[in-house]
Amino acid sequence: MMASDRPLSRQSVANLYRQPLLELVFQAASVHRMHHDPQEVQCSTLISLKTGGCPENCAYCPQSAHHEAEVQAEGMLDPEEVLTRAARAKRAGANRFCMGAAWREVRNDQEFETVLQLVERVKSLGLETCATLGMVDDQQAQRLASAGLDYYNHNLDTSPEFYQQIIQTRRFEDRLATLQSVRRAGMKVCCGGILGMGESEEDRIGLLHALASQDPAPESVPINALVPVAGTPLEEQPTLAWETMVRAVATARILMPQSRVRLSAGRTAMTEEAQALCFLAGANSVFLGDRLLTTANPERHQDQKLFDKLGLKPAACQEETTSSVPQ
Ligand code: SAM
Ligand code: DTB
Ligand code: SF4
Repeated sequence: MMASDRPLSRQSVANLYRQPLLELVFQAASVHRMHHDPQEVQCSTLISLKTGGCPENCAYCPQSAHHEAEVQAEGMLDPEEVLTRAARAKRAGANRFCMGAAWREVRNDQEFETVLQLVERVKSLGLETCATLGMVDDQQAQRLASAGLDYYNHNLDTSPEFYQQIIQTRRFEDRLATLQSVRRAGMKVCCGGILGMGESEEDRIGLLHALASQDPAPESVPINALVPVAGTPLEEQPTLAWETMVRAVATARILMPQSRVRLSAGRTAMTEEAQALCFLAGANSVFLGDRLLTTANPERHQDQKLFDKLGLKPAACQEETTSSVPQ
């Protein structure tokens, strides 16, 4: 299978995915080395600008107002606090700062204006900027791009067939429409999914097929393992098998050779060995910092130890365009 074979058939994705595991890892590691510095890991830090109370009913998400997770709905964070956290993230080794909001879609209101200002200010610290705010239209995407937003995160989450089992308040096609607006506005796309929600192998293949069929492919591909949160419909899901994560990362690497493949949510439940295999198989991005949006992520010093053992180093930052870095 050549990465340039278009349109990509689902069967070719299945053939890759179903190879003997070590064949798949070897192939993915070889592709990885042709396109990337295998020692470099891009590090993003997340912040939740607006937490909880979301009108969507995504079964995995503790921030949905439809579920009983112990997440309190909060108003927008103070912009100065966000700036302080961005500067701290940079000092800890992140080169991208990703701002999330538990919104179904962006509205043209004061909160959106605040986000636009934040994008500008975070960028001036010399960090790449990313936001994940739910659905956007062409105009909103344009405004984010003009403010200096480098990446917009909008995940497909699972296969088109399984989507309705997980989310009933929007359609898979709605996601594709937002992704198109993001592209048209000239931003880079961050688009991935979640494994371990009770989907079948065929669904995982379907997700990878849908991700890699985008043209151009997303520049950033977060592969999340479900973090099962009490009070959500998926709270009882068993921990994802490590080899499933490795298989998905490796397949994503081969299908999207130029992209950053991010080992995303769920790392606290993975052993160092499993993470090491994912890095070998082409994962070259992580979330850095002890929190994702509302759940835990490995501590910074734990990740440093892992990076040291594996000979990995965080990707460097750009230069600051302002000297007023908050401490
Ligand atoms: N509301 C926006 C949206 O849905 O696009 C942005 C925020 S939403 C929390 C961003 C992504 O987080 C989701 O698309 C999903 O992939 C991931 N996510 C949410 N809860 C998760 C969980 N419990 N485990 C793993 N990933 C999760
Ligand atoms: C992505 O794919 N994973 C991140 C980010 N994009 C926004 C979010 C993970 C959230 C995990 C659950 C939580 O912390 O609330
Ligand atoms: Fe809302 Fe996003 Fe959570 Fe879905 S994933 S409930 S849209 S915050």
